[in-house]
Amino acid sequence: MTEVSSPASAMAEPSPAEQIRQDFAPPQVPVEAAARAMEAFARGHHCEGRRVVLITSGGTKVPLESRTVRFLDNFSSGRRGAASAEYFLQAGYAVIFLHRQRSLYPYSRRYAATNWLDVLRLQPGEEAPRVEAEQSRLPGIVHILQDYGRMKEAGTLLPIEFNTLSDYLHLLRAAAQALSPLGSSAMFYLAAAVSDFYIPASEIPEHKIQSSSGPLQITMKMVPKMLSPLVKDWAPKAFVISFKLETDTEILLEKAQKALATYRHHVVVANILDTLRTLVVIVTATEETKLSVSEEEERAGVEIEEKIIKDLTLRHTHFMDRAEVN
Ligand code: 9Z3
Repeated sequence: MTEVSSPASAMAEPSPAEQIRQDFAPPQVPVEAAARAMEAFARGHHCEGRRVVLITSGGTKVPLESRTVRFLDNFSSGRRGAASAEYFLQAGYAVIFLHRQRSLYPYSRRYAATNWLDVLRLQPGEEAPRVEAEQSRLPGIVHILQDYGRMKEAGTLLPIEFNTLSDYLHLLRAAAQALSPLGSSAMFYLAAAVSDFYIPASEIPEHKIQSSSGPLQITMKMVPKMLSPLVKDWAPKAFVISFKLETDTEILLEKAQKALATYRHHVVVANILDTLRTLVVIVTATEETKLSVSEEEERAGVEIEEKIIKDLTLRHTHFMDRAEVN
């Protein structure tokens, strides 16, 4: 029997880039300007012999109405990305920090819960009162200011902000294109918790959803997996690391391996929600390496990101060496 395919099934699936163009509201951030800044930053640091890493960090906001009152969000604070940025900078990388607006930021992250009005004091001055900080309320501030000052002087951190899922998808593509010319010396460290679901622009209600209409039922589409075009088309020579978060330990490593097999990138950093600050598994196609922070290390201020970045920068070196030989 001959199968006759319907016009719908005969239609080719849109590419992720096409799907973003068709289905998402335009980004609310200046993508063109960010693309130019990322290109110049990547080119400049590459010329100076630095490796460049793109870190994505924080959650995404998915609007439920186009004049948005409500949205879908997730728990990500951006701590992983912000802490990782500091350790990459320490390791000599130039960092593009693609992060959610108002999520944690390198260096200042340590004081995010600080009420500055309790830290700053007015002191009598000759003409007008002066502002002084109570240093004991800012643990580690001297080192942090020194590191921050060195980074500012070297110009090694480029912060780029996103808010909505649409912003993130457009900026990730622009970042991939900016880093592509760097070949194997570019790294992607995709730690952002990106929504898997969205409402297409053609189906999203314009106005605030009315509670008088009764219980809310929404159907959301799957967000296109950007890893696929990133690895295949946008930056095919770069070293690519994704993150996998689960709440069920049983399925974590299997899902990490599945992601590697599907997208053919290089590393998955696997973590479980309950232990994400103290335990991760670095998963590659051939090995699984556990990295952990003991209670004692935790008390001494050791962060798991320091170990993750030490491990990954070494893998990146091997990756670049192999790329050179091939
Ligand atoms: C992560 O797994 C990150 O480690 C966290 C960090 C988001 C858990 P925080 O920002 O948390 O420090 O509060 N990121 C990726 C999570 C994710 O959604 N991954 C997708 C998946 O698991 C694949 S890209 O399916």
